Amino acid sequence: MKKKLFSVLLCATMAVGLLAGCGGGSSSSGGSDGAAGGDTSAHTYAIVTKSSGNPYNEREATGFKEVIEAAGGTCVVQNPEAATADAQISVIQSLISQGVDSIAIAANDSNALASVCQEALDAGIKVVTLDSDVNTAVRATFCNQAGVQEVGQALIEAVYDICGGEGQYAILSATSQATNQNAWIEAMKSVQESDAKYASLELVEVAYGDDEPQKSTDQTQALLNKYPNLKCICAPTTVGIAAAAKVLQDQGSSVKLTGLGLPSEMKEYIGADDAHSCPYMFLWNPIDLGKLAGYASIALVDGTITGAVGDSFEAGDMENSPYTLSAVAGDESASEIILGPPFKFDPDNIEEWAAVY
Ligand code: RAM
Repeated sequence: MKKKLFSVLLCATMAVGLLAGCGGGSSSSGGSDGAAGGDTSAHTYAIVTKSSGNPYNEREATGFKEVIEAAGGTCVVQNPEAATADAQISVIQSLISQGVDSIAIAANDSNALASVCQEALDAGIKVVTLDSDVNTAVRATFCNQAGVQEVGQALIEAVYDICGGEGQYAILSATSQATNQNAWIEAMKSVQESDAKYASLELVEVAYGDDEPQKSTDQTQALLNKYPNLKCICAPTTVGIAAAAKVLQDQGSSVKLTGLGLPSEMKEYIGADDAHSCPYMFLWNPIDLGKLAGYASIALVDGTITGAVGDSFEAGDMENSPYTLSAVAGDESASEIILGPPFKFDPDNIEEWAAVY
């Protein structure tokens, strides 16, 4: 019922958007015109990452491209200039005009992108999300890197451990609209609130570095200046954690760090001693996340799946293939595909993984 009402509102918003004329440029990095019907080689599959200049996003796109091209399809990779909904709206509108067959998007905003995603669906384009979801009514399914609750649990547990069970911590996030970071932060808070074990931990602030290295650096410094008793910063973003790691380590700060980081960017900061700013952190394989979205896009375009809970599809040599679409917690009619659990990186395994991604 909620979904129907949303669709009606969406149509109205869309009509206004169309009348206003929402054009926009995009920078294509490959691909050709889409073609209707036929096998994979006749189709064009697009991926829209959160933004350019973020190595995590580049790895996601690499995995996606590899799968599409191995299957003979045409791949279009679009990296918007900034991690904003507006930048993605322009790119998606251009992809709709090009007539691509599918769009896989790592969303910078859940609701602000709903109208343009509906426009794509209305044009017969399959829409799938990865990494960061849009409103579930306007996409077929979501390739989710790890269960939201599991990520939240892992992060708050790490904060608890690093703080020695008590004291002040801050979160350095990406953008304030990011669906994935906001979901993980909410999960952290709900785990903390639901268990008295965490009662002596105090979250002093959620700061936003917008997945920009300089802003993340500045925000880290601001947290240090503002909270002299801070014990730990948790950055659930690869851009934020890398920036914070450098600030803390360069200053020899006693404030410690954890969160979600790319091993190749965090290698020099992971360590158990005072000389390192981050004892340990978590992530998943972003190349595999892109691959999963590639296989899901192909399965949507060839009709193997529609996005319904219970649908399943083959994903080549990926670890958990075939993947089955499961229900989203709290939104049972919407589906998602979980890549796997979050993985812990510490001094024992960081070297090995830094060479992979
Ligand atoms: C950044 C992005 C991405 C997120 C990772 C953990 O690279 O915000 O969306 O999944 O961090």
